[in-house]
Amino acid sequence: MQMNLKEFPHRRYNPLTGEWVLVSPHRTRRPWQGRKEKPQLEKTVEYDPGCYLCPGNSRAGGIQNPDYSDTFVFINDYSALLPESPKDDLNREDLLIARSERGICKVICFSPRHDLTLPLMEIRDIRKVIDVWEHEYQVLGNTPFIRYVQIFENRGASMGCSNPHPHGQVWSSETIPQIPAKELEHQQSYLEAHDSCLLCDYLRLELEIDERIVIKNNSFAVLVPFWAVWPFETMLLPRRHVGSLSELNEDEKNDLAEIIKKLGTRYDNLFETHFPYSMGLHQKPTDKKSHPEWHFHMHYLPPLLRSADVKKFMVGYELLATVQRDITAESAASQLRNLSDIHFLHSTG
Ligand code: H2U
Ligand code: ZN
Repeated sequence: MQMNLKEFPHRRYNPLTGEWVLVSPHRTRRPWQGRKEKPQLEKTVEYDPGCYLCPGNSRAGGIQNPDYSDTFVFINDYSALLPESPKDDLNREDLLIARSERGICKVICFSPRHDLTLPLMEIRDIRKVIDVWEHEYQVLGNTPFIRYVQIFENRGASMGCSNPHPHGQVWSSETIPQIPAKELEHQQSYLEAHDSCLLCDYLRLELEIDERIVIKNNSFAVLVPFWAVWPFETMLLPRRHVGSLSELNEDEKNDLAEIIKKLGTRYDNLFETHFPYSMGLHQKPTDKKSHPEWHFHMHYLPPLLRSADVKKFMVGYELLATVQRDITAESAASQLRNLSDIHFLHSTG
């Protein structure tokens, strides 16, 4: 018998992390009296003399940015991890445990233009960002003590992003952090049990069912995972089994740029705003092991729930028990699928 996933509370399993999410589809019928009007978008300028990321401007400590014309990478002036931390650890009665952690953190400016965002950039310029991501993954990943490279973007003030200038970050570390470590463990055990890749099999199944797919091109697909936590969370996956950007060919890299633009455009169109999110690349660890289990993917984790100013809060039960969502992954996917690929700021309607 088919389980009724549309009406009754249930739990869904995330095979990548081994965690569960509580889904309460019946709650979407509850009355809502929140604000619904569209917030005014702030006017932005191509160059902001007060921005620490614009070309030629000064950053913390008085360092001056070059007059860059595409992308620009620099060591984070307030790096969360440092390459020179002394090796040390603490264990007091198995209760007070600490370990030193080394790493390198960088900031990546996607464009010299202060007013652009990834979805508003040209595909060929997004492609340049992908090349920088690949380069940083290679360079940091080849640093002897770096075992994992996390590339990400925080977008929007509600995600704690300090500056609208289009930029992302890379934090690379001596150990594999908790979330990729869980994904590693689950991809490894799936490969052992099934003799095939977890995400290759998952993508095949989703393409077959075709209920949670948002967009696809020759090389990639975007879907709302069955186990999504955030209302409009998506995962972007290469159709081919690759562990990192470095294994993509030219056509695939261009297809990645195209689908990043399309996904970002649909997100912005959903509530006609610069859709806030945290997104990041999950590439195979750089711990000098081969990692046949690892399937490269990107996660988009956006907080908005029903309008440009109503976001989902992770509070109460979710902080204390388990994460929960109301609108189903299927309904979020169908909303995103039905949006236009023309950005609302560019449409003439
Ligand atoms: P967000 O992506 O969260 O906005 O962070 C921007 C980063 O830029 C942040 O990590 C760094 C901060 O440490 N930064 C500099 O490296 N130099 C500066 O002059 C200001 C901010
Ligand atoms: Zn700027």
